[in-house]
Amino acid sequence: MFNLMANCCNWLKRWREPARKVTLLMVGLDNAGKTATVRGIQGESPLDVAPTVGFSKVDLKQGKFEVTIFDLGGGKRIRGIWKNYYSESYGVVFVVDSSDVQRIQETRDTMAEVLRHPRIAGKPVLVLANKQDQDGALAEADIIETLSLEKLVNENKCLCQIEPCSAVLGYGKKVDKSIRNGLNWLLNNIAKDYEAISERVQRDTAEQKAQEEKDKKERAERVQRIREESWFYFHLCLKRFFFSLFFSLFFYVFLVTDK
Ligand SMILES: Nc1nc2c(ncn2[C@@H]2O[C@H](COP(=O)(O)OP(=O)(O)O)[C@@H](O)[C@H]2O)c(=O)[nH]1
Ligand SMILES: [Mg+2]
Repeated sequence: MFNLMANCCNWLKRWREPARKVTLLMVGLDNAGKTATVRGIQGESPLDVAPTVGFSKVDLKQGKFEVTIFDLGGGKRIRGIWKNYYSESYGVVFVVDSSDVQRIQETRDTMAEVLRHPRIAGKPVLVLANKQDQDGALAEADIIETLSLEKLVNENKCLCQIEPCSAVLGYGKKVDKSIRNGLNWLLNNIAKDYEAISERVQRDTAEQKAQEEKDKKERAERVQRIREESWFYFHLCLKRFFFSLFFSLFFYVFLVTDK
């Protein structure tokens, strides 16, 4: 009876809590299955997804969480933009194509770079070992070993969970249970440390904004300086031109026409 009342109180307490806003980053190499995963969670068919150009932003409600997921393009040339989203992320979902053994080293290097970034280190990370339905896909233990996952997460003090899954198995309520479990794990761990992560997110985003403003100002000053210098040289050339013209005319009038 006492237990039942305590459970009811806990449930009431949780029910009255305001929704928590959480931003997650979905990263991984191109073709790993990031967009298919987000689509499945969202309740849309994960089949026939087009390659992501730049990034896409998805908002969804997940229990007590209002989740925003940034699904970032994974091509080599676009990975440079990932860091622009690190400051506002509460946690990371790193999607791995378990069937692409040839690119596992590239995956490892990319993951290491993400986890070691000062704006990511210490945040919870969910690794989705995707495409388990494919023949020859690496199993969970192989992925942990080839990515040196334990070493990576220990070095960067990230809580980590790995889920072997398949993003194309189903969507909405039928989405692969491992994806659902992984997402719940990530959100629950963010919830446990919500205040601290929120503070960090606010501080980092303010710093990033200030840095962007500073860069913008410096760029504007540089452009202004170049403009002023161009004007200066233009005037100088103009002056020289008229000066030469004047002397040419002068010589012509006084020397040539004098004959
Ligand atoms: N067999 C299989 N194919 C998948 C899976 N997840 C994604 N794909 C396919 O892999 C390709 C790339 O998926 P996409 O979500 O665009 O990858 P992204 O570049 O990481 O966003 C698409 O053709 C998907 O249909 C999976 O779990 N199993
Ligand atoms: Mg994509």
